Amino acid sequence: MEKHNHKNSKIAVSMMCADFLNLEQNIREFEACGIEYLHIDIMDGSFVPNYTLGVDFCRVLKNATSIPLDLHLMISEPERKLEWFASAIGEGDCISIHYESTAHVQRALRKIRDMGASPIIALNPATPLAMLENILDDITAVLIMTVNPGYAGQTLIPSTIDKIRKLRSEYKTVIIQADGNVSFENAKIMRDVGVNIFVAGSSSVFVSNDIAGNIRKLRENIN
Ligand code: S6P
Ligand code: MG
Repeated sequence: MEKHNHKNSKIAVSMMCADFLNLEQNIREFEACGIEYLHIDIMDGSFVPNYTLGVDFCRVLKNATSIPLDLHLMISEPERKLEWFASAIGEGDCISIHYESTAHVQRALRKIRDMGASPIIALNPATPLAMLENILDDITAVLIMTVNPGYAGQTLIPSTIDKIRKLRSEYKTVIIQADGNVSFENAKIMRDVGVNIFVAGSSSVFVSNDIAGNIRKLRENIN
């Protein structure tokens, strides 16, 4: 199996799973635990069948912490709405857009770069990897959805593990992010096939009230 460097494994905490009544407490705990990203799911009820967080929420987090933001846009035609987020992001933040929802992918990725953020392309579980060869120079990472986007608390689709393994063997240096049912056990499997950034929500970081303990356990499994 392809060996790859786990030293730089990172955790992006899924904020839709956070405790909204104790958000500040959660954030301070993430800071103390050295969390690398706050993953913010933006849904529009069109591309995915749900609504979640929005621009104002991103801005609140931006002003509350120096942990970089990782915006995951699950919205139709993101290229028409990217500027909405301009006041909420900056250097070091990431924005991922879905290949399936974007007609002019390079143009949208360029827009994200021009806004000062790092562009990431997100792929649904059923989307093949072939399209990546045309946009490798335009992205900083690939987000592989390990569930169909829309909800937290879903079960990993097994074929996505083979997909990540294939991606890692074809592109040795690409940064791979995985999102969906990153449990402690699944994280280990994902690490072994080449994932670098783990989106962690109800399956790990928030699986119990011991957030620091859960983060510690997750780190053990991805390093
Ligand atoms: C799903 C969304 C994800 C979830 C995350 C939750 O549409 O993109 O980022 O928030 O998967 O984690 P879990 O452990 O409940 O799957
Ligand atoms: Mg997400």
